[in-house]
Amino acid sequence: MPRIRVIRALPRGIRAIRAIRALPRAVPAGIVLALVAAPAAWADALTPESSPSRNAADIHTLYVLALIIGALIFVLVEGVLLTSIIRFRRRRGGAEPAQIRGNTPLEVGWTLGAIAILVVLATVTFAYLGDITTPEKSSGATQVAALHQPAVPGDHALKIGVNGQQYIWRFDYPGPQQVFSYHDMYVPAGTTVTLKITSSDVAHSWWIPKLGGKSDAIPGHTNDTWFRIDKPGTYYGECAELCGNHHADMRARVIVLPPAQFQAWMRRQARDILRSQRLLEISRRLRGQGP
Ligand SMILES: [Cu+2]
Repeated sequence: MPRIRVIRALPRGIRAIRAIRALPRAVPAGIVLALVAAPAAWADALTPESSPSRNAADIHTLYVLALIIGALIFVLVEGVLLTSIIRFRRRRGGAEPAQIRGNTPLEVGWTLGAIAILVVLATVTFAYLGDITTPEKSSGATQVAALHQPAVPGDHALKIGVNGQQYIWRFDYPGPQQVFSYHDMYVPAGTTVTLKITSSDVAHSWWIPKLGGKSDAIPGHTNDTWFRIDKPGTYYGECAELCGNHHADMRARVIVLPPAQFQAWMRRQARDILRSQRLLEISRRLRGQGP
C-alpha cells in the first residue's frame, strides 16, 4: 500500500497534514497577532508619548484635550448626519421628504458654537504655552555649577549644542574641556537641559518623542528647546526630517545619569578626546617625517 494512503487512513495523520497545510497562513497571522497584541503597539497610539519632562507632558495634555473635543464634535456631527439620512430618507412609494434650505437659528448656533470651541482651545493653549517654552529650574543643587556653566538667572541650566550632520547627531557640552559626543547625549538627572539646535549640512529635525516636540535643525539658524528629567533612564529618538539616503540611520539617544555618574562621564570623555587628539597629532607628525 502506498505510504500516503496509510497516513490518510489515520486520524492523527490527517490532523497533522492539515496543520502543516495551514502553516503558511497561520504563521504570518500569528506574527501579526503578536505584534498587534504587544502592549508597545498601543502605547501612545493616538497621542504623543507621555513624558516625565514638563514641556512634553504639557504638549501631551494639550493634544489630549484637542483630541477629546475633536472626537465629541465628530461623534455629534456624524451622529446627526447618519440619523438624518436614515430617519428622513425617502421611503418606497412614499412622498418626497421635506426639502429644507437654510435655518437661521441653527446656522447662528453652530457659528457661535465653533467660535466658543476655538476660544476655549486658544485659551487653554496659551495657558500652557508659557510652561512649554520656558525652561523650568533645575531641581536642587546640581553638578552643573561645578562644571563652570554660565548660570541662567536663578538657576543652573546645562546648555548643549546639537548639530545635525548627514547622518549623525553631534553634541557639544559647555566648559573648558570642550567635551563632545556623537549619537548619545549624556545629561544629569534633575538638571534643566537647554538645547541649541542647528545643522552643518542639510535640514534635519531633532526629535526624542518622550522629551517634547520636534525642533528643526537648519544650517545657519539655531532653534531652542529644553527638557528636564529627574530620574535616570534612556530616551530614544530619530531624525524627523528626510535628509538623504541614510536618514533612517540617523538615530539618537538621550541618556540620563545620576549627577555623580554624569560628572564621571564628562571627565572620562574629556580624557578620551584629549588622548585621541594626541594620537592624531603623533600620527600626523610621523606621516610628515615619512618618505
Ligand atoms: Cu534625517
